[in-house]
Amino acid sequence: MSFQMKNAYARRALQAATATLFAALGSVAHANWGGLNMPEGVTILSKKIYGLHQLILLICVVLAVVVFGVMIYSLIKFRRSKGAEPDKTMVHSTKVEIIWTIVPILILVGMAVPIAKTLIEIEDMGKVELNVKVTGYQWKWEYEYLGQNVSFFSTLDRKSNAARQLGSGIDPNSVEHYLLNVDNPLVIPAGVKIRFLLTAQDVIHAWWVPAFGMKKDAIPGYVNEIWVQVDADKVGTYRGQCAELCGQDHGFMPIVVEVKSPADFDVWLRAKQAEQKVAGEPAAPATVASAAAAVTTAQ
Ligand SMILES: [Cu+2]
Repeated sequence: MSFQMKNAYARRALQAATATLFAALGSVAHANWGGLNMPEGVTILSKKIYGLHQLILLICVVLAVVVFGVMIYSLIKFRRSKGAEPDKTMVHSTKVEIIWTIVPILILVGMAVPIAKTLIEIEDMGKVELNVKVTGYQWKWEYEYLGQNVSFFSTLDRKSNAARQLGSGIDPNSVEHYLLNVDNPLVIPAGVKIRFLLTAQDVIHAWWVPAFGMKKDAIPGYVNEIWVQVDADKVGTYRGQCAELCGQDHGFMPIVVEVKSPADFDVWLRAKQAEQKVAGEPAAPATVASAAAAVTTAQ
């Protein structure tokens, strides 16, 4: 290989490497900080959890900067090649031992106070305005609005279900919200404290909507509870998934929550109540005779 050829190869390799580097830098510039951080969410609790995360991260960063700063400075300043001799006065010094025990304790207690406050709030089910029972099944969800005579199943939407079949020939990219859409979304009002009672019919599932900051197991024979209050101005659609490996179709039982304004929610709830009342009402006996027969059979 001639020198010129080698040179040409080297130049092309350099060009390719430069192009890759610029592409990488470009994507870093495009990724906003929000994409790196945890989502803030749209509920009272999700925002508190996010705030805690930011606070603890800040404390950790400050500690790391101070500790590593002192460490690196000492390593460089007092290196042996500069003739530094180890200082033996601090070995087994009670004063130092006390300081480096007390200071971390104070930091941990300082962190525990806001954390405990938020944890207590997460468990506080007082002043709930609406109760929704959520039951996990292999592989769908059932939502029951307690005391409202409304309940329904929520399963993977038809388009996703058709596309996911082996050899369906349907490009999943052509399906909107592939595997993240359902036939009957859960509908809740914004600005209202709602309690979710989570349970399961068969195996353990977990109900998780990241924007709500809440995820909890749905366990057969056991009722877990969480509460959610979406900000009044955060009307919209939020998506989640089952977050506990629950069998072969675990990946096919998404969660979709439509958050409506309280007025729109009332309209929806009344329509749903009317619809389910009609569907659930036993057919009236056609004649007195058939009514009597029905009574006889019942006895
Ligand atoms: Cu599941």
